[in-house]
Amino acid sequence: MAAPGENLRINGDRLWDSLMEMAKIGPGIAGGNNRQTLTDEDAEGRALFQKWCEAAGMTMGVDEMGNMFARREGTDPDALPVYVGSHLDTQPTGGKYDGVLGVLGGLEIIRSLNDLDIKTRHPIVVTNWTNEEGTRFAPAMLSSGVFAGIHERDWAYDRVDAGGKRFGDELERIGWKGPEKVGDRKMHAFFELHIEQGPILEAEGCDIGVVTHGQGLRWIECTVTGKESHTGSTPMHMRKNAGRGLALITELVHEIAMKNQPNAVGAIGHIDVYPNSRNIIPGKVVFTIDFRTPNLEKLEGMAAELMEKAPGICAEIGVEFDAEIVGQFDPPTFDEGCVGALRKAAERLGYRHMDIVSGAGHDACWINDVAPTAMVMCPCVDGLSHNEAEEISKEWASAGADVLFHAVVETAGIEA
Ligand code: HGY
Ligand code: MN
Ligand code: MN
Repeated sequence: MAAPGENLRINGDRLWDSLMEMAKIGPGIAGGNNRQTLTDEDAEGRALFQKWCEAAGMTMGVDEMGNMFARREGTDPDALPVYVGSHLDTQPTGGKYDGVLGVLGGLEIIRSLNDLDIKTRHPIVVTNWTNEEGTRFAPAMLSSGVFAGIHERDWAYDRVDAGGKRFGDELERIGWKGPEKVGDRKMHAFFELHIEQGPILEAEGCDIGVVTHGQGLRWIECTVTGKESHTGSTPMHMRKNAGRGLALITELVHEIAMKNQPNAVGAIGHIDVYPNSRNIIPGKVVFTIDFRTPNLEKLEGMAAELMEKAPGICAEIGVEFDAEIVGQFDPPTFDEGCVGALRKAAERLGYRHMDIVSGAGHDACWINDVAPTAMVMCPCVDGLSHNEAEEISKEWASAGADVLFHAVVETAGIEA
């Protein structure tokens, strides 16, 4: 008999149709999605996912962080389940595939197992992690972080969005605060399919990225305080311009990242200027620095250099600098056994593949702390993501889901 499930393939058309169906919920203004976590759109997407899972014969569990767990029984009910999934929440100007491909790719595995009437020994659980993006409520991967014991549940509940709304209140409001204690579930393994969100796979002509490691991340929220005053009548030498502090630190961030090449990045994506009036010198600017690199020593050095230099730069122009870490994780190394299952699957299926380090953060980075974990990636057009123009091909989606299918089923054990 050929290797377990040698010829297993998912139904690429059905996967693609589901992606397009989900993309109709929380549409963006330029063809992508704005389905931010704990919004009504998120609730609508969750309901559609639950409907599909139940139609596929699965039972849904939900924990206190709104993490969704759709379970397909195995022949051995005592065997720890193999988990597979990602996130349905999007950036405000997000694409249709970031996160969603991993959740619906997991659902497609179940649909295909049902079609083929294949039983597995271990149960399989398809997962939607709440608030992976961290854009409305920092930090990113918040709920997989609570699940992995990185964050306390009540600390997560107290996170607030730009409008002052609490995570815990919004989770209740949309009706997705579940009864299960977060983190109680034990996993045999966890697999995540995700688009690369970078240009490497496409440039190398590969369909599959086997993710061996990830970058570590430091999100440093900075507050520069100056003095609001009239942009017309305040002499230049008397100004305390918080906006200049932002400009100088933006340059410092870039300098530090460039000094740490190769494989280091830095930028400022979130900026709030107060009072943000055309004819008032900014009295305060709040912004978040995003530093990343696969090298922990470099990462710690980059953050330390920023914290050492920024106060002096600000003092020189008469403004104050304050900062706090609002998100962090160290560079993850994924489980060799799970990585091997993905690599073997890509080989067996004849897909061009390469090992790759994940540039973006993912729920797998935290779940890797509590269960054997690995990720498989497919390319995205021009490496573009966190942009409504994010695009992949149906073939890439199918290739990624096929590899995921083989690795998950092999790990769950096919029952003849
Ligand atoms: O920030 C990240 O890397 C992820 O997209 N949330
Ligand atoms: Mn993602
Ligand atoms: Mn993302």
